[in-house]
Amino acid sequence: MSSHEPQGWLARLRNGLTRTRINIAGLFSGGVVDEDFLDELECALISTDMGVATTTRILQRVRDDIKLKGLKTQAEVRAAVAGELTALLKPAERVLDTTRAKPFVIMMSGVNGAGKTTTIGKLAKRFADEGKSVLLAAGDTFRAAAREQLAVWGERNRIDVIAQSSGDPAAVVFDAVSAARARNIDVLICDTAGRLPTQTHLMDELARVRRSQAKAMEGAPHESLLVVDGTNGQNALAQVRAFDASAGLTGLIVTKLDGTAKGGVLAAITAERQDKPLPIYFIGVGEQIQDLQPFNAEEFSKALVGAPATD
Ligand SMILES: Nc1nc2c(ncn2[C@@H]2O[C@H](COP(=O)(O)OP(=O)(O)OP(=O)(O)O)[C@@H](O)[C@H]2O)c(=O)[nH]1
Ligand SMILES: [Mg+2]
Repeated sequence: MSSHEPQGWLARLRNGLTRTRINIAGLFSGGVVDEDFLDELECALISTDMGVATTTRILQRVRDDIKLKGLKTQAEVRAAVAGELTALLKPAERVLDTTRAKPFVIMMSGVNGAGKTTTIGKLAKRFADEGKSVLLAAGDTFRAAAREQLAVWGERNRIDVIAQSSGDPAAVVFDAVSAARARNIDVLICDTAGRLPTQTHLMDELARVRRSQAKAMEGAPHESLLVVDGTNGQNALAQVRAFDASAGLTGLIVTKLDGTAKGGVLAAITAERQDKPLPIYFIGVGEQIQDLQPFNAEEFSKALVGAPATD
């Protein structure tokens, strides 16, 4: 049971962000808060992949805090950084509500190996545990092995998978949405093949896959989620833009934050659409089925700067 408790996954997140944390946490050695210290803090924040603009913005606010609130110690500054980062990320912290439609259709996309299929398994399990009926669509028709991967997983977890031997992903998802309606399913999750933003024909195909869901059910897909590998750093920004253009994104799932990810890219992505950031519904912190957790801005920010989990 212990690995299901917050402590377990938080520890994995904190471990994963260690490289960043050592960078930042090492700064807060208890010395004075002077210009040198703030310069070093700036460099450390940039090195998390959050980008120069976001770093500048956060640092400006921390400087304001130092003046207005009279912060003196490095511990206070660390708490202020975590606070500003939390404020920046908070609008992206949203609950994925699957009760808005029935069936509630989720389309997943992302570059090769981002963690789409694994994440679909984790999500399906989560929804099934909540008592929802779940159906999966093997929309990755690129490789037979991909269909197999989902089918085996579905069998093991007693979740049906709609697959076709035909190579047309648009036909597969059309069938799956129709089947989900006929079977009165609560949540349908559609897998798609990994693709790179530079593969124009594959990016166009994604738009077609999206449209074919709408043909089978008005308003579908209800969520179009991009799965981003957290270790991709600033390249994630380009992925968000490209996949949004073809798949009309409504949210994100960031995986592999237990690995070598530096984490700051979540802030960069969120800051890009300051007025209305894409929700980050979940984060992946491991390969096990329970290693998918709702994104929590405060916990994440504290983990990133190595601040105590509770204060
Ligand atoms: N450490 C870690 N590994 C993960 C996480 N999410 C996925 N993986 C691993 O990443 C690898 C690729 O995962 P897949 O789910 O097959 O990725 P995909 O996006 O479906 O890949 P393609 O279909 O080939 O494009 C697998 O080895 C997963 O176990 C995570 O949060 N943490
Ligand atoms: Mg896959």
